[in-house]
This record gives sequence, C-alpha cells and structure tokens, in this order.
Amino acid sequence: MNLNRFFKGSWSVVALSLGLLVAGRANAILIDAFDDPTAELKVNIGTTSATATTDDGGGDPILGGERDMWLTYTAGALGQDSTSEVVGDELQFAEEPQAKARLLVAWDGNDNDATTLAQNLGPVDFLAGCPINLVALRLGLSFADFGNTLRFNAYSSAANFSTADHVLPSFLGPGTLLEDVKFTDFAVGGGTGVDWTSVSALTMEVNVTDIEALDMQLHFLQTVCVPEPATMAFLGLGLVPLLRRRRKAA
Ligand SMILES: [Ca+2]
Ligand SMILES: [Ca+2]
Ligand SMILES: [Ca+2]
Ligand SMILES: [Ca+2]
Repeated sequence: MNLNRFFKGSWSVVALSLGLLVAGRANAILIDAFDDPTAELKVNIGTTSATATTDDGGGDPILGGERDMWLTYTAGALGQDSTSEVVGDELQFAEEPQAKARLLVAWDGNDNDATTLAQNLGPVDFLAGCPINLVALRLGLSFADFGNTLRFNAYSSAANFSTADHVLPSFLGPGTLLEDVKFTDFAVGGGTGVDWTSVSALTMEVNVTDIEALDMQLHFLQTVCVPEPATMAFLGLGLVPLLRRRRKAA
C-alpha cells in the first residue's frame, strides 16, 4: 500500500470535513455562553420573586449585551428553596425536594429590567443565510433531570412571536449533551409569528410544567445550521462522479 497516497487522501477528507464544519459555523449565532456570572436568585414561600440583569463583561458576548433572569416561586414547603444562578460558565437551576419554580431568561437587549420584555436586539437575522428547515437552537447541557420542559419564545415585535415547547431528555452527565430545537418546531404564538430574519427578543422559560425537585445545568445556547442526513447523503452522491472524473483526468 502506498502510504503517501493514503495520507494524501485522508487529508483531503479531513480538509473537506473541516470545510463543512466551517460552513456550519459561519451560520452560528452565539446567544449566551454563560461566562458572565449572575449572583444566586432564591425564591421560597416567603420570597416569591427574584430578578437580575447581567451585562456582558468580556469573554464571549451575550447576544444583545445583556441577560435578564426572573425566578418565580410556584410551590413548596416551608424552608424549601428554588435557586438559579450563572456560575462556572453555566446557567444553573435547582429546586429543593418539595420546591417548584419557573425561571424566565430573556435576551431582549440592554434595558436593565428583567421583568419587562424590551425588543432591543437589533434586530438580528437568526437565519444568517441558512435555510429555515436546517436551523436550530442548540443547547449544551451538562445536567437535566425529570424531563424538564423548556419554552422558547422568539419575537419580531411584542405582538408578533413564535413559540416552541421542548422536553429535555434526562441527562445526568458526565460530558455535554447537545440538544437541538428546530426553528420549524416553532408555532405562531401571536400575530403573524416571528420573522427569523428580524428577531428583536428571545426568551427561554425553564420548568413550564412545574416539576418539583428539578435540576438543570446549561453550558451554552446558540443557533446552528445542521445539514439533514438526506442532504449529506445527496452531497456524498454528488461527490462520486466528481471524484471519478478527477481520476480519469489524472
Ligand atoms: Ca461574556
Ligand atoms: Ca435586557
Ligand atoms: Ca445593562
Ligand atoms: Ca428586559
């Protein structure tokens, strides 16, 4: 076997794979890498609401420059807390055994107000050149238990938005679970729905089904442009005659 040729061939495959990766990355929009910490929010039977806004402080940018968090008490016994914070490059949500809460995280631009949904993102083109059927919100999870339902709302104005409920699988680590919420899974929530090329606010609500003793740790949230398996196979088929032609010419 000619090792030289083998390695040359391998490198072209590696180069092609890297090219596809780069092409995929060109369409990615980082929403939050959670590298800007938010001090712990805590709710319980005595304190039913806690809020914070966090400005981007370097490292990876927060989309729109600011993250809003609004934790709301749902239920719980005396002395049972629900907490949420951003620490160690993670968004963390935790409930003590009989506690229930909901967390609303909003990326709505700089308004210094966690309880008002501004429409100040820019707006941002969330498609970034990717066909809508291939785009998804991608979550990088390090922990999720009890089938937590997340609700995403994407807005083009206060009246026009789309919504998607996404049930996370149970994942207790180690490592990172990548979970995608396709844009085509969103339904109209108000008005004419979101125009993905003009997004003015995005929200993520944690625990919309009010599960108790829930925990979740989220490393990042971004968009991705994911070629479907069918598309990949089609691309592969397209390469075969190309490679044959190249061989004949050589
Ligand atoms: Ca940052
Ligand atoms: Ca804000
Ligand atoms: Ca601010
Ligand atoms: Ca706000």
